[in-house]
Amino acid sequence: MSLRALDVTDVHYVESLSPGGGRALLPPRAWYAASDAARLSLNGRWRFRLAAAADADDDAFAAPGYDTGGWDEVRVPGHWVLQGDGAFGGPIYTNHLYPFPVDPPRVPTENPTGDHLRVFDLPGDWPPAGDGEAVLRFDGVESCARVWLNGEELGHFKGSRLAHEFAVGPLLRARGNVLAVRVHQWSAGSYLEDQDQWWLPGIFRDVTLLHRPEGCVADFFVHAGYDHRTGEGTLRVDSEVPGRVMVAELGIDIATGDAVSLPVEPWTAETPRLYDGVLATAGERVPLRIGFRTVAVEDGLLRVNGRPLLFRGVNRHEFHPTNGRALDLETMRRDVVLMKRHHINAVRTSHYPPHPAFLDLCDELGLWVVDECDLETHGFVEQEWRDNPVDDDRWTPALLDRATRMVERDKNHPSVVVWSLGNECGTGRGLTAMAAAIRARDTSRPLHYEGDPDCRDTDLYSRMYASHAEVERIGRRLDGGTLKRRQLPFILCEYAHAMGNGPGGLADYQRLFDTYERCQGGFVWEWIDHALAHPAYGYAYGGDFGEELHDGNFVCDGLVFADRTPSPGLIEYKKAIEPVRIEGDAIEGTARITNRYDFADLRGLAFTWSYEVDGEPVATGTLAVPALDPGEWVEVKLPEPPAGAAGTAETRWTIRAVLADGTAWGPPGHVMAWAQLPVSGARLTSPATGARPVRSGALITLGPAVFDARSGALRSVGEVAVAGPRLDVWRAPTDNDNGASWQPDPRYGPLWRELGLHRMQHRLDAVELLDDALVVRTRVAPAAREVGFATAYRWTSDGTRLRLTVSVVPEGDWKVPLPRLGIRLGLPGAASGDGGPVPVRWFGGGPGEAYPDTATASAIGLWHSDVDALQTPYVRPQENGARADVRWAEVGGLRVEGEPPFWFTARRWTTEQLDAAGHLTDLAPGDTVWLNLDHRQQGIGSQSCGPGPLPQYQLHADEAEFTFTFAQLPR
Ligand code: IPT
Repeated sequence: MSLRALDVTDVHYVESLSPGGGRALLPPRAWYAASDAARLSLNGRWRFRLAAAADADDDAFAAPGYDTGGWDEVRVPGHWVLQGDGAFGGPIYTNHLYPFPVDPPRVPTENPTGDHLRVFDLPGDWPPAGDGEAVLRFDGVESCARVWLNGEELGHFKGSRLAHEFAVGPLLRARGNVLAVRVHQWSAGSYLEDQDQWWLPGIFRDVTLLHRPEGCVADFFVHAGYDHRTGEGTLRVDSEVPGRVMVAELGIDIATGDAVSLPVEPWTAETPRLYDGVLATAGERVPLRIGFRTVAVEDGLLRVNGRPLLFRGVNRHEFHPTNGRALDLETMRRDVVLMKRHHINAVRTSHYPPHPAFLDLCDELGLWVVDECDLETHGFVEQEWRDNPVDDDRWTPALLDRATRMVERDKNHPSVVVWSLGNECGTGRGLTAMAAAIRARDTSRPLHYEGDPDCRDTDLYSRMYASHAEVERIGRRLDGGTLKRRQLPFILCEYAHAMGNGPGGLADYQRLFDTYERCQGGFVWEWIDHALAHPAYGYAYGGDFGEELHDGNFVCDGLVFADRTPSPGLIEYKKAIEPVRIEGDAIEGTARITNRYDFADLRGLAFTWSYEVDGEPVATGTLAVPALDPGEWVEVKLPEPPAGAAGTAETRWTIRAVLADGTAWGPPGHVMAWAQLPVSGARLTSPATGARPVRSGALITLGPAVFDARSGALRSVGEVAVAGPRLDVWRAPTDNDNGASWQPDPRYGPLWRELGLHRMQHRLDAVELLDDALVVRTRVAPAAREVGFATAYRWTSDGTRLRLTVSVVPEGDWKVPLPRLGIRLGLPGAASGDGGPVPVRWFGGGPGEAYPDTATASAIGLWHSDVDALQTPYVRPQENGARADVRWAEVGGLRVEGEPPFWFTARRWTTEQLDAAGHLTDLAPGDTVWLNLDHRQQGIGSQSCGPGPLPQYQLHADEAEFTFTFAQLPR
């Protein structure tokens, strides 16, 4: 007799390869949000008991009358590990490593198992027994569930992010129904769900009881194509239960299975035209939202309605900082609205089908969707893919079940234009079987899978994190590969890793997409930081819940922060993909406007100009621009510049395209594109000379400045106390500076630290009092190395202003680019006083952060903010907050002018403190404001999972000279 026979409960299904079963489990079908049949949401508070193992508790709890008096409660939808303040275990973050021994399909004995129980009455108007049937629908449960109703077992299932329905049969009662659900964190299914995200068990999507009237709708498939040559749409709705299809607006009233063709407005992500219809069978009326469009790969290009499209996409995981993957409708809508406002036109549902309501929103507001199956077996890479479930026939039924559940659930969404087999599964026969099954069911959408280098099973050539150079080769069709692959369109299913500060190089990718028709865009990795709210850390990442195995902050790599505020990366992406290109020639007085949409004209946009003198708008107006068709451009004349606005001032035009009227996702005036056309260039600061340095005792005075006579260090400018300034080359390495451990060298963050750039020593060589200048000579170098910088600080003054020219000559063989090159100074006490904000004003790039390869969204203007607001709250603290092209800045009573323009950061902690911090809560603001005034900065790149900064954005250790002029501001 085996030990198993002694078990109190039978949990064989947990480790079985079967996707699910039981007497009441129904085949998958189309999902729809509403119909005229009754439905009852079972979301809410459920009784909850957590056990440490799959079979630790018996299943008597499923029987009516069981006393759950001693149980806890959880919210459904929800993850139990995010409820109960840690009493129910915690979340675990791993990228690709399985957090349990790899021995498929076995899972650990320690298998947190949540028994969920909900007692419910039927509403008074629920159809009486005998009138039809009822179905219980689970939209998402991680990772394996067994279900009982009123003591009768209905079945069990796996496939966490897929819908499962059970026929309830005659079990329902008017009152006191007992729905019992046992959920196991680990199951055989976990081997198929190794996505890079938190492991979050629970019933995390809706649970619904659906009345199924006699003669109700079962499965149905809306086929709504569009022929761009004739302008006609063709509608046919295949329905398992025959009925009629009505579209009042089009005068359609046809039988299911019949086709009708007639002129329609097509659906595109840019013009999401939906027609409301109804599918009516004898027993049910289901509202339809029909979008007519045809997707095809033709002549090597992915086309919709005959036209090639360009994905300006993001990878979207479902995430909420307190609710995990349990997303409410409002949050889903917020995602779509934010994407639309930032010109994102496509979503890859990495790496599983999203809540189906999200797809309704994509239909309604317009996003192209690559719908990805809930499948990833990435952890098998650790054993050279041995035993990979996607190449093992025993697993194929589970894979087919997942593919089928995705396609059946989501097939009626016009927004879904591509099916994706999954992510990071290596290769195998199971994927081929999935592809065949999907093609057999739906011929209207191409297939995607990135891990198929020869494109045996796919219709698109897809890569992740390819460098710019490689994308260019692919664009020029010089990348080789199989004949089939060479003939396919190319997309980057992941690129531009948005971890921490970055990604850099977005605009450079966009130029390639704009240049090579084969390159049809891509999907930035990724939409949102998966940082979980945490009582001690504010926001937490891997390891913060005491996980024994984790991947740290690799989970924080989004374009929006966990609270969905846009990070600078999103602002930069918005600029790179803006739908109108504005160029021009201020001297000629013309602007050239190009429509970069794939489908929409510019009818909805209004164009404005403003004429700015030293950053201040002095005149504004509107520009008449015709409603250009996609790809068209026009040259428009700018007005005469306002008179009398020249002189030494810096002048420019700023031209904007804005939403003329509101849309479903953006208010009137929302900026859709902009450009600045400089008229007269940056003025030069007048030299500040004439004053003579005077030594008295331990001090030297020069105009408004006082220096330490021995060290030559500046002490004050007028009444403003100053610490430093000194040459500075260090920045707290960004995630992209550090690069991922598996990334090829060079990874600059670790190289910088090895070289000692974070502990430069400043040797004083001379303090020279000249007639008209104080010159301080130093050598700046790290211990143990021979490289360094001969650095001279030359100070002059005209009596009121103080001017510093820094000359830097590298010595030795500098093999790595520098993080930054500039000076750092402190303003002691600048942040004391009433503790209120420390105001900052500057004329230069803004309003947001910028680095050399993330600077296209930085606009020259007169900006104001405060020191704390200049910080970008990356979850793991790192270099951030620089403003580009700064002509002058004012902070802490000091005005600094730069020549040439400079990079500016101000913070209430030092770079060393920033570097040492693991979480934002580690940063304690002090009284001193630390300023970095940088001549140059190293680019950002995206080496945390992709290529580093392009050569043109690297800061090489070359000779340099730069000047700052300081003055005390009037009090
Ligand atoms: C790639 C994964 O597909 C994605 O899920 C995520 O982990 C991303 O990387 C990094 O954040 S896989 C990587 C090894 C290229």
